[in-house]
Parts: sequence; structure tokens; C-alpha cells
Amino acid sequence: MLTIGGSDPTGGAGIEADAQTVRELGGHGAAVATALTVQDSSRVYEVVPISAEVVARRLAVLLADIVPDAIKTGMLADAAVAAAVVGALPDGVPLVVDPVILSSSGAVLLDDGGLAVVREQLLPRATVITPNHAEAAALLGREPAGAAELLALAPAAVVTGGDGGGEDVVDVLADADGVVEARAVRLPGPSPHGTGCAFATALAVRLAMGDGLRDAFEFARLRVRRAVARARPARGSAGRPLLGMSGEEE
Ligand code: PXL
Repeated sequence: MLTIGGSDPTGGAGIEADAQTVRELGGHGAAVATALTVQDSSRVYEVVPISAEVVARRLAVLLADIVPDAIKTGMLADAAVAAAVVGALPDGVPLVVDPVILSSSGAVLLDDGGLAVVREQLLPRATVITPNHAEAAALLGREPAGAAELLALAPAAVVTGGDGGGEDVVDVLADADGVVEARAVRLPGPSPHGTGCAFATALAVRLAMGDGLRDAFEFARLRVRRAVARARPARGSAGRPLLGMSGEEE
């Protein structure tokens, strides 16, 4: 499994969290960073994109040697980095695109030029895309921005419901076979850091293992829900709980 995204030193989100998720689900996590973030568990202070040439070369050298069984993209920072990623993607490998745009604290993780590259060049190549509500609305530039509407941009879409209001979390999958709505009572407490990354990565790992999209969707949502129930702030932290997918049984 290859994940391509930003580096989050807390390990709650980004490629550090992705590698942990992949490992816990029985895979091996390769990773290429697109940006360095300066952040703690409460907020992102700074984003430093990595040179697009370096991203392109790291991907080219890696992919000339190793054929991943799935690829997941997360934070892509800007147009140059996003274009470097698009240019390096191999055909024939399941691709989960988590179109990360803003952090929960409001930091820009993908600029406007990057959004255009993602919308026009990356989403059509995805096996499935996994925006939250805010990202779905930004991608479509209009409401309603449900999973079915996103089929204008990608072959399959999951809109994750953690950032929606309401008593229930509703995750919706849409693809050529129709729409599946999965509903669960919202867990109490602050939303942990890293749920979107964990969902998209778990989905990619299960696709890599041969699950169909519906089975992978169901697996990923239950896995993230269990991790949210268990998430705690890191030692010494007054910030948000970190999603640590420890893999322990309840
Ligand atoms: O959760 C979105 C996200 C993805 N990737 C990185 C991040 C964040 C949120 O802060 O820092 C690197």
C-alpha cells in the first residue's frame, strides 16, 4: 500500500497515521510526503509544501521498483505537487483519493490551483473518492453535494458524515450500482483528529486485499467508529483526542 500525503508530526493524521493504519490491517505501508505540517493535536500552524520535482522523483523511483496493491492520496498542498502526483500514478492500481482541502482548525491544506488539478485530473482516475461534507461542497462548488452528485467527477464516491450535523453520522456511498446509506448514532465527545485519513486508508487496504467497494466501505466505517470510541488525547496533551487505531478488541 502506498499513501501520498502530508506529514503530521502528531501521528494522528497524514502519512504517519496512514502507515500505522496499514500496518494494523495487515499490510505494509510505503509513503511519499507532499508537505510538512507544523501542528499539534489542536491546530495546524504552518504548511510547507515539498518541491514538486522531489515528489515526482520519489514517486518515479519508488514505483519503478515496487508495485503497490493500492494507492491512497491525502493532502496535496498545491497545483505543482498535485500535478506531480497525477503524472506519476500507475494505471491498473486501485486509487482512493481523499480530497483533503482544509484542516478542522481551518488551515488550507490544498490551495485553489491544487483544487482545480485535483478536480479535473485526479478525481476521474480514482477508484473512489472520500470527501467529507465540506470537501464535497468545495469540489462541486454547489449544493446539494451528496455522493450521487459527485459521480459527475469520479466513478465512485463516499461522503463521510463525521462533519455533518445531527444525532446520527451518515456515510453515503454512490457508484454505478446505486447509493448505499449507512447510519450510526453519533458518539459523544470531541471529534478526534485523523478520522478522514483513517477511513480512506482502511478503505484502500481492503480494496488492496480484494474486497468489493461495498464490503470495504462497511469495514472502514466500522473500523473508524471503533477507533473514535477508543481515541484519547496523547500524554500531556490538552488538545483533541488522536485517532490511534490500536487494533485492540473492545
Ligand atoms: O485530516 C486532514 C489532514 C490530512 N493530512 C494532514 C493533515 C490533516 C489535518 O490536519 O495535517 C497532513
